[in-house]
Amino acid sequence: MARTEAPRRDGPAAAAPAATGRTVRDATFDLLRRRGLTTMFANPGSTEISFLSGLPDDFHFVLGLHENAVIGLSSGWAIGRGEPALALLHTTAGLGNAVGALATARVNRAPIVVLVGQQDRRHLAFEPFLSGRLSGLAGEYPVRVETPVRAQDVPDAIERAYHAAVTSRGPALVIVPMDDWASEADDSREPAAVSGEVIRAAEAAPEAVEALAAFLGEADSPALVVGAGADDADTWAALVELAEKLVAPVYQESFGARAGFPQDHPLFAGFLPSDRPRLRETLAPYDAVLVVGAPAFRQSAYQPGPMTEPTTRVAVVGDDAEEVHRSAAGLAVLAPPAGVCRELARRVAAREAEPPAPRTRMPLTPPPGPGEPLLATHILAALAERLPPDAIVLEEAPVDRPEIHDRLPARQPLGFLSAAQGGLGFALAGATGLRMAQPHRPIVAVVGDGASLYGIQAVWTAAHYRVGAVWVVLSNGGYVVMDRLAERQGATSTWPGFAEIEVAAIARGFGCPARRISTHDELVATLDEIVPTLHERDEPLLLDVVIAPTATFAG
Ligand SMILES: Cc1ncc(C[n+]2csc(CCOP(=O)(O)OP(=O)(O)O)c2C)c(N)n1
Ligand SMILES: [Mg+2]
Repeated sequence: MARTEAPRRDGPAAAAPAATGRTVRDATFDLLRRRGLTTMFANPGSTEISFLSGLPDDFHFVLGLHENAVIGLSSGWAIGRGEPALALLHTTAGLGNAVGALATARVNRAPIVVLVGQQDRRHLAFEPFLSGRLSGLAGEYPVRVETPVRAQDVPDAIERAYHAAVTSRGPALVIVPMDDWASEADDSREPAAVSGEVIRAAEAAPEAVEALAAFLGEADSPALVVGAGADDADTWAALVELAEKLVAPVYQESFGARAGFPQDHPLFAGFLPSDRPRLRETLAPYDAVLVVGAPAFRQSAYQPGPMTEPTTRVAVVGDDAEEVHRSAAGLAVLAPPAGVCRELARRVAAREAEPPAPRTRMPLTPPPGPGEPLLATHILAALAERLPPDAIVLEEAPVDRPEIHDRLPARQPLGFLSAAQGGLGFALAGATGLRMAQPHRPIVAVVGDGASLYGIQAVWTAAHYRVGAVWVVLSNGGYVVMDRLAERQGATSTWPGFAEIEVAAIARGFGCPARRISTHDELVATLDEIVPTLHERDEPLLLDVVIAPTATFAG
């Protein structure tokens, strides 16, 4: 091109932003409002002050005292509302502290737009104090990491992160140098992001329904397996219809984040074992297993051998591409499960079969006599008698998880939630964010004493912002599941117990109401007092219940 050619209209000269006085920060607030992201969970530092100073009145700032809490709160808020949350983290140390929680958010499929502060662009090359090597810090856990090339690209990057968080359901990061906020916005260029609605196709393709109907049509003894990806009212309803038509038992994936089927339904067959031999044995009676909203199959401890017998065919339906792709399945449908299952329920022929025998439940243990210790089973039985059907039970109590599943079935969508990545420290913040999102839905988190200490700061947020979450801490004085797993290997625990820690005292130190309970009478009286307040309470409460460790781990 000749050097003398006049600049084109869209050439560099014409690209300079018009001097409107509007800043990147102003443009960002507009877009956050447009996307309903006006509640911000944050733990800020100096790299975020330029963004936060003089926050407009219509934004609600929620402080978490540790980044684990910030992302846990955001996750609970996102899951509770079914929409993205907005989080703000400080540069390296802030993002670094949040990585485990971001991994949990990813596996729990919680959409979160995470703004991460960075040093000033103009001297980043010198790696000044607080500059961060941020883009790879959270590894592969974010669904997207945006590093805007110019300050003016920040709002569009946030909008793309919003889309990514929704489409891929997970945390999407936007790294923003601190000087960007005061830079002049570029309102002259079209946005590099969809500014309107992104419509995601949800209906079932006829050929997908046809293939699955054929898969089930060839079966003599079908079974369903459901997982966290089926936890919504439409999918539950479709799965109930499908299971009833097929007279098929419905199993829940092991170690999933959420329940994919009403667990008080007569066809609910319980939780799949998390190792291959027991999984294979459980599924052996079935010649066709349709897995909905879960991978085939979610496992914990490795054991050799195949997951299923050769006589068991497996098909998967889900909208999480990675989960679907890694499934050990002969047929997979990548689509939102509700529409597929609804059509499938209409399409399959009703099967003539005897309903499966009701699953066996754990026997009740009588209340402790004089001098006998309180046990987790007493707490769970007492909760089971009292919790209303719409309660959300958030689980983070490893050794007692199997009994929590047994005694506290999910009876409504979102009736159960846990941190599916396996990292502890979600329950206190997660329950707080959930309750903020659903201020009238009863929320009880059942939390191990060890687990509570990975995220205890969240109780301050709940108390400060008057959030009515209730946590029941099972204070068995140690990492009991680890003790039990070590025993299985014929070993004794290398790690000490910590019975001297009083979680209630720590919570009170954070300004959060808390009670320590050590007798069955106190337990029953407290639950009789507290459970009726669960729908409407606006004060958190931590119940620190001293128990003897559960003797066996059934997981
Ligand atoms: C952040 C994090 N650190 C360590 C672990 C490993 N871990 C798994 S279970 C467990 C013990 C949990 O103790 P507690 O919450 O008291 O439950 P209990 O085993 O007593 O039921 C530990 C430390 C983990 N899962 N997450
Ligand atoms: Mg414990």
